[in-house]
Amino acid sequence: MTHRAFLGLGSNIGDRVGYLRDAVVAIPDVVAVSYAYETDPVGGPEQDAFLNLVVRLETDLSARELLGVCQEREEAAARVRVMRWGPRSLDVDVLWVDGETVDEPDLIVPHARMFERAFVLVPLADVGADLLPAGYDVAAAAHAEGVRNVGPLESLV
Ligand code: X6L
Ligand code: MG
Ligand code: MG
Repeated sequence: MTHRAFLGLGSNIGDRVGYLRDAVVAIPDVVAVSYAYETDPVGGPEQDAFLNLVVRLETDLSARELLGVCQEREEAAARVRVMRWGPRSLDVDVLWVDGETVDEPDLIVPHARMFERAFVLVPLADVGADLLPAGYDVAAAAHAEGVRNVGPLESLV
């Protein structure tokens, strides 16, 4: 049997749409893609706005195997690590894997900190609303944290 998993994607350098599109088509077992959101940057240095989205998978892959998928996609986007929380061509994070928790130095699932951020939770509402914290007000959080729906990824130029 396959299980459900969610990955969060973000980009804030260069051809953001291109990096996200290339990643979404290359990630295996994707069954749903959220709208794309332009989001105010959180943490790190002053930097440009992100495009963020969340994909849902139906997969046999473990959280550890999904981390490998994330790292492959970041490498394919020629991600260069300059500074912690700095700008990046592509960031892909394992957010959640049904039935699995991991707490290791290089991989924590569920991705606890990310689950507090509107740039994750607002797109997650599109493809995995049952994972939202009880009573989470998507519209209020989007407004408060600067998360703007810019439509389906395939509609962006
Ligand atoms: C205090 C201290 C407050 C640290 C916030 C939050 C740091 C999130 C890093 C923080 C803090 C992060 C994205 C981003 C980053 C993204 C948007 C991170 C890692 N990634 N902002 N900032 N989208 N909008 O994907 O998540 S850096
Ligand atoms: Mg991230
Ligand atoms: Mg990351």
